[in-house]
Amino acid sequence: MINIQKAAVIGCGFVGSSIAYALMQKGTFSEIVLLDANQKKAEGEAMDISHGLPFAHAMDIYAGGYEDIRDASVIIITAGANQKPGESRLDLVQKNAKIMKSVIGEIKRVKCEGILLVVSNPVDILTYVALKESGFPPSRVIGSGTVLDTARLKYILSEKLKVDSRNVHAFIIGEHGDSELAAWSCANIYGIPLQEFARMKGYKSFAKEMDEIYHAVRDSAYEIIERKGATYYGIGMAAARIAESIVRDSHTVAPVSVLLNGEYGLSGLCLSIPAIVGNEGAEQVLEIAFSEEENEKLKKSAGELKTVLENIR
Ligand code: 6V0
Repeated sequence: MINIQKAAVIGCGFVGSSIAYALMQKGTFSEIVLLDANQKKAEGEAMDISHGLPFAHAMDIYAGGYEDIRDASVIIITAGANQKPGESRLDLVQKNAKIMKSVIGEIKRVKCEGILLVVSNPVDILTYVALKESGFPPSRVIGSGTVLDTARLKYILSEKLKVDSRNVHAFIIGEHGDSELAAWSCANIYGIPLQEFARMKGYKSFAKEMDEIYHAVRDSAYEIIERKGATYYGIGMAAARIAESIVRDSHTVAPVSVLLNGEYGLSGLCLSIPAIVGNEGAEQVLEIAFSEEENEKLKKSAGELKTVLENIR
């Protein structure tokens, strides 16, 4: 039996603990289990986060083992190494694929029935590994994908255009990594097409700015890692938002990493495309009429991921 009010976080390093902290503040779950290969780390994080409860919502957050996560409705996986300065996400693949396989082995052993939310990088590759290893239906295995990159895009656009980032509707698709792309053809501010809104703000053309913004989004992680060694607050909020869409069954559209099965002429891999997320997981992958150039870039991004998938040992 699934307990919809219960989440599990596997891997309690920078990212896992930030997700747990964000979830605690949101009050989305009444129980969160923290699990790490380093049990003491999980215990310490659970203690530290619990001490914020008097300022937030009553709930139970504790360190546990796989037996404790059997009934969790959402299982968030962040176990694995992170990028070091100069490393790409794809550089992490062999090491983290091995960790993912062992985590999924345990999840299967205890017969978890919840939804897997993969966050470890390279997230698209590891979502596919988790899907294949678990044998779960594709809707139940999703990656955080470009939800974080999309938040970065909204934030940077909002700064440039001096508008509330929550009024910005724009998103990043493809690989969560170097081959990702901005779906500019769909971008708008409160329903007003992006270029038109930019004109209202005094820009004659916004093309140069769009190019700069895309590069700033794509290279955000490198910039942060160079300065502070890791990124975790943004992904903490992004993953908590996805988990919230699942538990509240809110049918939220988000660019999560999902299995493609012929959509956009692609199949046999996971990458980020806006999908409807609710308590069934990724309920529907949306087929959007992107521009020809965007479709080409999406295919190229998929091609790069396929090459990596073929080389996983
Ligand atoms: P970290 O701080 O090194 O934490 C990783 C944790 O995983 C450590 O506490 C380990 O003990 C634990 N761990 C390792 N193996 C296992 C195992 N088999 N079972 C349980 N726990 C294990 O790394 P950090 O938290 O910074 O990053 C975690 C992952 O998230 C990395 O792969 C990052 O690249 C990835 N990120 C993904 C993002 C996204 O948008 N999807 C964003 C930022 C980081």
